[in-house]
Amino acid sequence: MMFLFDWFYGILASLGLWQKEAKMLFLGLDNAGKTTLLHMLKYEKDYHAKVDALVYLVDAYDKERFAESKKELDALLSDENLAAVPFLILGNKIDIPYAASEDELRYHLGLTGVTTGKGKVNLKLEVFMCSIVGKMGYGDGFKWVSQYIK
Ligand SMILES: Nc1nc2c(ncn2[C@@H]2O[C@H](COP(=O)(O)OP(=O)(O)O)[C@@H](O)[C@H]2O)c(=O)[nH]1
Ligand SMILES: [Mg+2]
Repeated sequence: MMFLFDWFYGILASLGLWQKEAKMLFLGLDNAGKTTLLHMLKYEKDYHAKVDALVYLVDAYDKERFAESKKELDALLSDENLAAVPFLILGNKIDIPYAASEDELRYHLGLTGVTTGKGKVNLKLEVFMCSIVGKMGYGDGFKWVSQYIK
């Protein structure tokens, strides 16, 4: 299955990233909500090679594609070029009834117990459930990731 992605470089004017020049890479399967999120955030485009954070979106309602999403995420997590990069995992579309819970999403992505500060792995990774169209949840995620951006 084609793995589509959107690049995002810029200055986030809100969400805990005030005055930080954050070069963030937004990834996720097609239809996960990347473009919707980019339109929601205010940004200026510029082009640098370095990525400060990776935002990986998953459609929490599309359970049939969790395995595919896990495969792509695993490839990113094993990419040496991204080893020091914080991963913000956004489980999107929780406004839809029967969207996966955080536990369910973590289970299917192989992220149960894999989180910063919980001691199991030395990884800058956290999962936040959100609804981008509902404008909720992702703000906390960006606040979390902002601690790693100078
Ligand atoms: N219900 C719901 N739909 C969403 C949400 N975020 C995005 N979508 C929809 O999901 C579809 C794919 O979004 P898009 O941003 O194009 O995904 P992309 O392929 O990752 O860029 C669009 O129809 C969006 O309106 C959300 O939080 N809730
Ligand atoms: Mg798109």
